[in-house]
Amino acid sequence: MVQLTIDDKQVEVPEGTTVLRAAEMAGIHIPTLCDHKELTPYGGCRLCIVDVQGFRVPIASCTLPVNNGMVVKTQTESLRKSRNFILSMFFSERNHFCPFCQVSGGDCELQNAAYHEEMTHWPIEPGWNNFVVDTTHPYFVLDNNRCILCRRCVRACAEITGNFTLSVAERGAASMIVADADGLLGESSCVKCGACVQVCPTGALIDRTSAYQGLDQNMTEIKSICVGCSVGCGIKIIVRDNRVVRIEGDWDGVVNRGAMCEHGRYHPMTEQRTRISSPLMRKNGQLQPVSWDEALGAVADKLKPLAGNAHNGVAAIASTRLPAKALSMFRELFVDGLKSDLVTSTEEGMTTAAVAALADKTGAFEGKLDLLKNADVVMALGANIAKTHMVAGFMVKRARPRGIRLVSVNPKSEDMDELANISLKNKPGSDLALIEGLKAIIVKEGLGRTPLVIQNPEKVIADAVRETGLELSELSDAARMLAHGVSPVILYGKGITAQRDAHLIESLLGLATLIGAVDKERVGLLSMKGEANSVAAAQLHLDGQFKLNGQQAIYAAIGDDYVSKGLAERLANAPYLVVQAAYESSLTEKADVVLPVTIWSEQEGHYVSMDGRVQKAEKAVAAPEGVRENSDVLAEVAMRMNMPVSTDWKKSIHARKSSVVLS
Ligand SMILES: Nc1nc2c(c(=O)[nH]1)N[C@H]1C(S)=C(S)[C@@H](COP(=O)(O)OP(=O)(O)OC[C@H]3O[C@@H](n4cnc5c(=O)[nH]c(N)nc54)[C@H](O)[C@@H]3O)O[C@H]1N2
Ligand SMILES: Nc1nc2c(c(=O)[nH]1)N[C@H]1C(S)=C(S)[C@@H](COP(=O)(O)OP(=O)(O)OC[C@H]3O[C@@H](n4cnc5c(=O)[nH]c(N)nc54)[C@H](O)[C@@H]3O)O[C@H]1N2
Ligand code: SF4
Ligand code: SF4
Ligand code: SF4
Ligand code: FES
Ligand SMILES: [Mo]
Repeated sequence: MVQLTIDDKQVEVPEGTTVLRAAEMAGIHIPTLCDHKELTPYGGCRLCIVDVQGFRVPIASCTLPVNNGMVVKTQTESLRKSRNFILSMFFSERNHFCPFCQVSGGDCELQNAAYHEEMTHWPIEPGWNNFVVDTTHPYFVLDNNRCILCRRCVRACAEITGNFTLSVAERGAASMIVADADGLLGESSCVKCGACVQVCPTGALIDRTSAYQGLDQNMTEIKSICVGCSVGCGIKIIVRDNRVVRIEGDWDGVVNRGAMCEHGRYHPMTEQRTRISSPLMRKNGQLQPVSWDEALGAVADKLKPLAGNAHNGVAAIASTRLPAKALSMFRELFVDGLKSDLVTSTEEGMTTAAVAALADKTGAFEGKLDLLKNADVVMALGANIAKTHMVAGFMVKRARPRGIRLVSVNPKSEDMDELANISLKNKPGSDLALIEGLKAIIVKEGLGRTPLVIQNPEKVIADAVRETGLELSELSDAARMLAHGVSPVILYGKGITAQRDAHLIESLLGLATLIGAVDKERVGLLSMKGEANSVAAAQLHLDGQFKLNGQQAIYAAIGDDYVSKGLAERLANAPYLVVQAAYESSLTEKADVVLPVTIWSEQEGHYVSMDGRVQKAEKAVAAPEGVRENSDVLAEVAMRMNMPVSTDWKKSIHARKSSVVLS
C-alpha cells in the first residue's frame, strides 16, 4: 500500500493506483474529460491537472501513479485558472455552439465541466476548421466539429472491441477522427458494436435512434441482460414514455464489462417485423381476431383429446430465446401433461445435444468465458467468433496486442481467417481425426502436460493427414502452438456440436487435458452454444431433432424469435398448427390459432448463458394491450386442460447434470 495526502486528507491506496483514482477513492472530485474507467489512461485533455509538492508545474493526475509521501492539491486558485484556460481552448477550437447540439443541457461532459468551473463565456475568439460530418454509418453519425480529441473512441475500438478501426488523422487543429486511417465509417472495417458512441463525452458521436429524443435525466435506465445470444452480456435499457430509446453496455456487466455487439445493441432498435396484437383463429380459411377466451378454449379442446397418443398426438417446439420459466412450463405441459414423444427446441440440439450427452456421463467439464481474458493461445473449432457470440470474439481480438495466438479449425473461409495465426481448413466432418492427430503429434514430440499413451501414433497421424486433407506440417505447427501455450483455451461451435457426436467432444476434452487447457485449477474448454437460453433448453432435454411422424397437432412457441425457413417449410402442411409468437411470420400465416405474446423488453425472465451463468432479464416497458407473457399463455393452456404446470423452473433446470457449472 502507498500513503499520500490529497487536499489535506490522508489516503492509502494500492501501489500502481493513479492519483486520479486515489482521489476518487477518497471522495475528492477532479474534473476529467479523456479519462474513462474502462480504458487505459491517456493524459490528453489535461483537465485533471493537480499540484504535487516538489513538482514545478501542474501535472495530469490520470496518468500519474501514486508515490509514498506524495502531497497533492487539487483545488488551488492557479489550478482553477489553468482548468478554465484549458476549457476555453476546447470551446474555441471547434464548433461548440452548444444549444444546437443533441447532448447539450446535461449529457455533454465538456459542457458540464465548463459549468462546474463556473465558465460563463468564451474568453478566446472561436476560430475553427469546418469538418465534413460523416453520416455514412447506419447506426451513428460522426461530427468532428464537436470532437475534443479525447480519443476515448479510438481507445474503445481498440481496447474493448479489438477492432482498431478508429484513429486520428492530421495534426494539430486539423486533427480528426477517421476510420481505417483515412476513410468513412460506413465503408470501413467497423463491426458496428457502438462502443465508440457509448464512450464519447460530447456530441461528436451520436446515436441515430436516440438523438434528440431527450436527455439522460428524462430517461429511465433499467439494468438487464442481452438476450441476443448465449454470451449473456450485461446491458442498460434506456426508456422514455414506455419506449426503448437505446441499449447500452453495462460497465458493471460481469461477462462483457460494457462491451456489446451489433446484434445486441442495434438489431432490437431496428425491428422491422409486424407485431401481432390480438389472438387470431382461422375461420373459413381466414385468420381472424378473436378473444383470448375463444382462442385458448379452442387450443385446449383440440389438444386435450390427443394426450398420450404417442405418434398421433401433439408435437411441440419452443424457441431457445424464451425465458427459463416458459421453457420449463412448455416441457412440463407437453412431455408430462400431454405425453407427447416429440417435444424439442428450435435448435434441435445442434448446439448442445452432444455436449449434454457427455455431461450426462461426466458431469460439468466446461469452463467460463473469463478464461479468455488471460489466454495466450486459443483454438476455435467450427466456431465463427468473429461473427457470432461477438463479445466473446472481442475478448480474443483485443488481446492481439499482448500476443494472443489463434488456431482456427474450419473447412470454410470465414472472418476468423483474418484473426487466425494458423487456419486449418479441414474436410467437413473430419474433426475427430484431426483432434486425434494433434494429440498423437503432441505425445510423439513429448510436449504433453499430462501423461497419455497413444498406440501407434504414426498411424493416427497418417490417418489425420488423409482424412482432413491437410499437410502434416500444418497439423504439426498447430499442435506445437497449442502445446506451447501457458494458458490455452479451446472453444468449439456448431461446426463441431452439430455433428451430434459425444465421442468427438470427449476427444476434444482429451486434447484440452493434454495441453493443460483443462486441469484442476482452470477449465479452458467451452462450447459456444446458441441462443440466449440454449443451455436452459438442453437442461430440460429440449435438444432432440424435430422429425414429424404423423402428429395431428403442432404447438410452436416462438416468442419474439425469427422463424427459420426450414422450420416454416416443415410445418407448412401441419394438420393443426398453434403458433405462440410476437411477430407475423411465414409460420403465423399458416397457423390455425395464433397466440400473441410479449417481446424481450416487455417480460422478465431468467437465462442461462453459454458458460452457465443464471441471469435475470428485466422488464423495461409495458406490453401493448392484447398480448400476454409467454409463461402466462402456457400456464393458461395447461390449466384449461387440467394439467397445471409448476412455476419452479429452477428445480427443473438443475435436475439434469450440466456441461457447465450453473451459478
Ligand atoms: N451476433 C450473433 N451471435 C449469435 C447469433 C446471431 O444470430 N448473431 N446466433 C446464435 C446462435 S442461434 C447460434 S446457433 C450460434 C452459432 O454460432 P457458431 O457456433 O459460431 O455457428 P456458425 O456461425 O454456424 O459457425 C459454425 C462454423 O462451423 C464451420 N463448420 C461447418 N462444418 C464444419 C466441420 O465439419 N468442422 C468444423 N471444424 N467446422 C465446420 C462453418 O464453416 C462455420 O464457420 O451463434 C449464436 N450467436
Ligand atoms: N440444417 C440445420 N438446421 C438447423 C441448424 C443448422 O445449423 N443446420 N441450426 C439450428 C439452430 S442452432 C437454430 S438457432 C435454428 C434457427 O436457425 P436458422 O435456421 O439458422 O435461422 P436463423 O438464421 O436464426 O433465422 C431465421 C431467419 O430469420 C432471419 N433473421 C435472423 N435474424 C435477423 C435479423 O436480425 N434481422 C432480419 N431482418 N432477419 C433476421 C434470417 O434471414 C433467417 O432467414 O435452426 C436449427 N436448425
Ligand atoms: S462501432 Fe465499434 S468497431 Fe465500429 S468504430 Fe465504433 S468501436 Fe470501432
Ligand atoms: S469523437 Fe468523441 S470520443 Fe472520439 S475523440 Fe472526439 S470527442 Fe473523443
Ligand atoms: S454478444 Fe450476444 S449477449 Fe452480448 S451483446 Fe452481442 S448478442 Fe447480446
Ligand atoms: S483526464 Fe487526465 S488528461 Fe484527460
Ligand atoms: Mo442456433
